[in-house]
Amino acid sequence: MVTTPGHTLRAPPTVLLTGFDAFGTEPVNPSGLAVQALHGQQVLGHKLVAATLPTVFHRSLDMLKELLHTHRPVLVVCVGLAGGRQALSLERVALNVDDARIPDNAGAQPVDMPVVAGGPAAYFSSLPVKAMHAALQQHGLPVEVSNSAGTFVCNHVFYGLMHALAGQGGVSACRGGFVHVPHLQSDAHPTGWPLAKLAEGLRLAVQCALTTPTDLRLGAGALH
Ligand code: PCA
Repeated sequence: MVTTPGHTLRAPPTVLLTGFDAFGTEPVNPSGLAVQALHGQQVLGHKLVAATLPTVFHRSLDMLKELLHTHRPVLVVCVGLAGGRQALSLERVALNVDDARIPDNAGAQPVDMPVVAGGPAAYFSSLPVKAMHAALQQHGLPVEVSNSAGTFVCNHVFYGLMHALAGQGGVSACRGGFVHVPHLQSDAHPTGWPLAKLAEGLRLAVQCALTTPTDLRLGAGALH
């Protein structure tokens, strides 16, 4: 908050966007690059704050929780790379399981471990995934609603985010969820997306979430 004599100017509400650093055999991670491209921009009077999380179980979530406490966002969209996918994937559900096919960036490879011991089996995203799907389609961007964010660090962060937002982590309630993005376009990935297209897709997704109060018939919350 900025204070001048006689006036109190409120800082704009914040939207937190996170991406990841490079992992496995990937030389770059488009999720980190795309959110950084949006850092500092405004959407409908909201300030976008971007951060890059390490692709490391638990450390990523610790950093995300710090960011939630620091920025007190009204909306959180975590973003990661899903190499095999050609569309923006709006993730509907986070599972309480870590089951890594490859080691994370710190060498850990948990198998059949809970993200949060004793936590609910799953959480729904509290983003309006159907409205976001329609909005992105209207702009001609390939998009899908996905029912699995996998069982690696992306699902781990998604589950930990929803658990924190459900009130278990001492963070005041706000909306949040996860979006997987395709590869960046390159010689190795000719069908990948240019960075500007990824950033535009995420910006439209944020805009839609800010203007759509609810759209999930099931509603957000824990799945027991
Ligand atoms: N994608 C991985 C982890 C980091 C990332 O960008 C995943 O889908 O779990």
